[in-house]
Order: sequence, then C-alpha cells, then structure tokens
Amino acid sequence: MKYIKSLIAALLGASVLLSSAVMAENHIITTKGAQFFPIVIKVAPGDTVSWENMNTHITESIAEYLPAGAEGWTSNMGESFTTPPLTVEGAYIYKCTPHWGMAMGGVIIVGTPTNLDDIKAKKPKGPAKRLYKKAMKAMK
Ligand SMILES: [Cu+2]
Repeated sequence: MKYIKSLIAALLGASVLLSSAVMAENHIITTKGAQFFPIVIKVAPGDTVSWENMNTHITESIAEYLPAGAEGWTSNMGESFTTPPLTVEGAYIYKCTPHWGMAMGGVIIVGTPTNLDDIKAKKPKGPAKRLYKKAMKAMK
C-alpha cells in the first residue's frame, strides 16, 4: 500500500512537471498595412510571441517601456521573428521603427502588468501614449 501511494505521488509530480512544460504557448502577431494585429496581446509568463507577414516591418522593443529586468529584442526587416520565452511579468511596448511615425507598434502583456504605473510615470507621448492607453483598457 505504501508502495502504491508513493508511486501515485511520483506520477502526479511528473504530470505537473510535464503540463507546465507543455503549457508554454507561442502567440502569433501579424501585420495589416502599417499595423500589428492584434495590437495588444496577453500571454502567460514563459510564453513566446512570433511576428509573421513582416515584409517591410521590424519589431523592436522600447527599452524604457519594458518591465524591469526584461530583455529586449530587435528583428531584421521582413524577418518572421520569435521572442525568447517572456519570463518577466509586465507590459512590453514595441514598435516597428520605420513606421513608428505612423504609430505602428504594439503591447505584449505578460501575466500581470505591474509596470503600467512606471510607464505612465514616464509620460509617454504620441504612439507610446496610445499603446499605454490600449494596455490599460485591455486590463479592465
Ligand atoms: Cu512597419
């Protein structure tokens, strides 16, 4: 009986480990004209994000609008890019640098976006302000 109990405990432990590894998801963002779609995407910590249909676009994180300790990224023009696993919770604002003047950017919300107050405190302007507002709205 003791043996069976420990066997069950081991199996349960293994399935928990397995499911947390399997649960990490990849989320796709695509482009429509000079816009990312969806503009705001919510993911879980450990998930990845990929951009497709990038033809004349890039994705570049904006250092001042990332959660503290998060790593940024910059893709090449036209590249279908995938982030490393996004493990730091928070809102990540990114842009298409060549089309930033046309407000082409987006927000990735990883888990709980505890840095939205930090972003607000930096008084974002123009497209960054718009993205901040969209992130706030997405959390309501
Ligand atoms: Cu672009």
